[in-house]
Amino acid sequence: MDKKSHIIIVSNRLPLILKKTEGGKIEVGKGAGGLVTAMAPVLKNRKGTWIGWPGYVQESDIDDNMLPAIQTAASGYSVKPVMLNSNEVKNYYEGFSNSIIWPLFHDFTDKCIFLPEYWKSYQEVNKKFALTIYQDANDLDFIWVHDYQLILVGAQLRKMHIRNPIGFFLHTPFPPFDTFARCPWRFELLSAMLEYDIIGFHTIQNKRNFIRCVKKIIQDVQIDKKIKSNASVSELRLGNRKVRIGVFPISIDYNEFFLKAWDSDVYKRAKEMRKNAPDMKIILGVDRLDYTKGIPEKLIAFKQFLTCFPEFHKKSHFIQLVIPSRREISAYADLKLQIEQLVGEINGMFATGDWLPVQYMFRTLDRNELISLYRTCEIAFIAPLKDGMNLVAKEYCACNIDEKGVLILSEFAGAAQQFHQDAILVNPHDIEGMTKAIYKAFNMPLEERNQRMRNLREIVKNKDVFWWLNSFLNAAIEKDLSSFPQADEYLPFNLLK
Ligand code: ADQ
Repeated sequence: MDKKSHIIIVSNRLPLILKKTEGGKIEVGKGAGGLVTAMAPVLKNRKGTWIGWPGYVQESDIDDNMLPAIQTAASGYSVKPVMLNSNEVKNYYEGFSNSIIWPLFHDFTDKCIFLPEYWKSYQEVNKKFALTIYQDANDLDFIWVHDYQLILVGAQLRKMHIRNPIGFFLHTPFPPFDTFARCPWRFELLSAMLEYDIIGFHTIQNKRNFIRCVKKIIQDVQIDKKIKSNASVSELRLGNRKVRIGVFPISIDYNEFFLKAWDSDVYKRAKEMRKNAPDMKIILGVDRLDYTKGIPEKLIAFKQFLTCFPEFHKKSHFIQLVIPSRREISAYADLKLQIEQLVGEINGMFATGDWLPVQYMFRTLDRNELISLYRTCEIAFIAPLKDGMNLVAKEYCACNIDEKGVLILSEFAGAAQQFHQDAILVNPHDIEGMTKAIYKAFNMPLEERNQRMRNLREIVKNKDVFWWLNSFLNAAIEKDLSSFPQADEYLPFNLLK
């Protein structure tokens, strides 16, 4: 056995995309996204493992011949798939995860379907993940569990007498007590969270909500003062156990986006997009299909903007990009219809032979296409009703290399905590306020745009995804994990700041 400790990342989805072709063959592709980019070098460095569900494929579809392809896609670290059957997908994933916790944690309690069979399946699948970890983990490994689908994994591991340090990061918001208290399994969920050694949230508000819920629901807990060496981390004491609770705002690989924005291919595409509309101001929205993202509210605000300010007809264009997501859940299918109706209505009302007010795309774009859009558009319009962080806001700033863009951002996105001074903050429920924000963005003097964008870019540059990773691991390791390697041993590119 390797004496060194390894890192085990556990998330609902593996950082791979498995797709079944029409001929029935399974193809393996690399996954994308901030978490994969940040974790891959660390996993390679420490010969780590990523454990997760490979997506909508059957266990029988994965044969031994595919394992090398899966390993190649992961390149440098090992991957352990956890297979889910169709009942588990329905009850654990679409059910408890996405029809209970996701809406509950985003304050959409009217969308919660509190079915006991969902809870049963959630417990079983979390145990299944824990068993896979149990089979893989050595004594010194650090186990890092991600997100709302796997809250119970730490507690399940403790039941299996796993004594390793275990961390948890919540990528969604954590709701206020009045919201969380509605969950029939509130005690079980909170108690399970307290089995982790360290819990990370995006914002101070999430951390406060969590601590308030613990005080009200668990009660027998002592909140220690903040840890001296790290102002954003507090310690909870339950009998002999201590749990660290910290704020670690996730981010992106700034350098990757920044460098790609300079790429000649990206430049050519950006120029091409501008060819037919040199004087048009383009507003960009990029969101996963989700009712939390406030897509209809943005479209309604744009419609109001065109109604109130006819001088911007033929001078403004709204590109709304939507990445397909969770369409098997009815709330998502309904949302798609609502968006399509609104786009049709706005274009029907205002379009002319040579001007289309809204361009709507419902697909995943490749990285270069997305970055070209970030580079081209004068305004990014990001208005979630609630969002853990929102990486699109950070990606837009990183790619805005001429520093002329304006960011309109919802005050309910976690990113607003970092960007409140230089973005135009909006309340997505206030359509009139959002209309005014679009007007303000259109009329903002160049000097002010430059200054604000420069400040925003500084924040993303200084607190990138590697900073996030190091902050979390440092806070975990400070906790007397004497056998555990120091944080800088994880550093992929010596980026500890
Ligand atoms: P998401 O809800 O998925 O993440 P977000 O943080 O905005 O939200 O990330 C979306 C990602 O998808 C971005 O990297 C973006 O580039 C990409 N994307 C969106 N539309 C796309 C398209 N059409 N084509 C290609 N790529 C597209 C969850 C939480 C967030 C939290 C993150 C990370 O809901 O609040 O910021 O996890 O913790």
